[in-house]
Amino acid sequence: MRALLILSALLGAVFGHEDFVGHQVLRISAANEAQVQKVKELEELEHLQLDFWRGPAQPGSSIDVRVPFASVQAVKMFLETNKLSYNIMIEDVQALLDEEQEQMFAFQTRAANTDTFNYAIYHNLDEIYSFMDMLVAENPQLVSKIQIGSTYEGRPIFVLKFSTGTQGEKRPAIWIDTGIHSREWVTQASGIWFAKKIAQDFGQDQTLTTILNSMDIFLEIVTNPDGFAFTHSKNRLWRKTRSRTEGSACVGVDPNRNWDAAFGKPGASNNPCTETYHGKFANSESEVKSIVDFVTNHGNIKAFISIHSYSQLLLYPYGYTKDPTPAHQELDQLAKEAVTALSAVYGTKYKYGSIYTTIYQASGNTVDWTYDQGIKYSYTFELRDTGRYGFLLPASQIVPTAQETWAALMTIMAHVEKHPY
Ligand code: O2S
Ligand code: ZN
Repeated sequence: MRALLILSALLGAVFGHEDFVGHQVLRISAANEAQVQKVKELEELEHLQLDFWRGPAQPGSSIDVRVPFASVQAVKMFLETNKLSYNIMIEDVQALLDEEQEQMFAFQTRAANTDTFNYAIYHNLDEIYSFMDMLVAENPQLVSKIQIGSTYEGRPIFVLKFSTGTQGEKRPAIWIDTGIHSREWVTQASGIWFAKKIAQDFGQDQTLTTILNSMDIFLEIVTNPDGFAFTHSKNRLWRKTRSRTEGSACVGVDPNRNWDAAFGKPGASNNPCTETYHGKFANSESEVKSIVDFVTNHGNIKAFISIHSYSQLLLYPYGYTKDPTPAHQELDQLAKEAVTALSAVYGTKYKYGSIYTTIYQASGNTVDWTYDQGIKYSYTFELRDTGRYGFLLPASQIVPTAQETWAALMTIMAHVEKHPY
């Protein structure tokens, strides 16, 4: 183990991995609007290089922020001076990253098929793409792979199609995407598990079989391939795409602020150096435009579920306004049923509600656009955990997370199948 650690540190140094030694994740509680404003002031101080993992949001909800080693003292001083209480969620980010690397190397073997594939560890892009090919090869009658576009850096963007229909037929369909934010690793890992689960349960599980007898499922496991490759090669905590912006040294656009729904309105940033930069124009990101074109050309998508982490939430539109959608009651009731099914698996607690009222205002987000396109069952998940590990969820939680999430997804899909519109 020690030798492995030294090896990974060495490899990291050779290949120029960003290091997070001494970085801390602090949870700040802002009790009132004035305190939220203070945290927003902190956010403006660009030299501190803060990375907000969660928030700033409404008063009462907590804010998680990764603070680089060099800024830790200054930030703690700021918080104390302004009477903002905080606690340390992660003492040393690099320590968690080292553990994660160790796990990946220790258990990594190239699987020959999807039965021997290790669902309980994190995988890189090559491994996930080869997993998809194996699944298609093993289930040619059910699973196919569609390339919907290419990324900024030229990588193919793939979607798995699960269908019992005939070629060219456009059955009512359910869309699921994971990993649009590349650092949310438990989501891509869960996507892999969902893919295998669908292939395995078809013809075995009554509910899933009924769904697939009349509907198709589209699953995009790596929705931000450039970002994902970057989280493996250079910076584990990369969230955005990797596109370049003219006139800025900062890279990437937030692909969950780039959609054509209240684009550029409050709840997104026009500063390319922030994590919520909306981009130059709606659909500027090829990763977003590819889905927009696919959804538009398909024309018969009935549910659209976009999966993020972390916070344990099931959210529905809107994010750009506090106004409820016409479907509010039904979406809320179904969310309640879905989180109940989820909790029944391992007791994991979820909250649910509209994006705006539950976390924060977010304009240009995925599901606001899909909802406004007429896809009534538009949902966003935030998977485990509630912040102990945040984006660095231990691999031992991948399978349990996927299993419980699947219970919620099945609840939603079964409802969609029973309520055609
Ligand atoms: O900030 C984000 O993009 C959130 C979801 C939004 C709909 C608010 C993700 S990271 C969970
Ligand atoms: Zn996200």
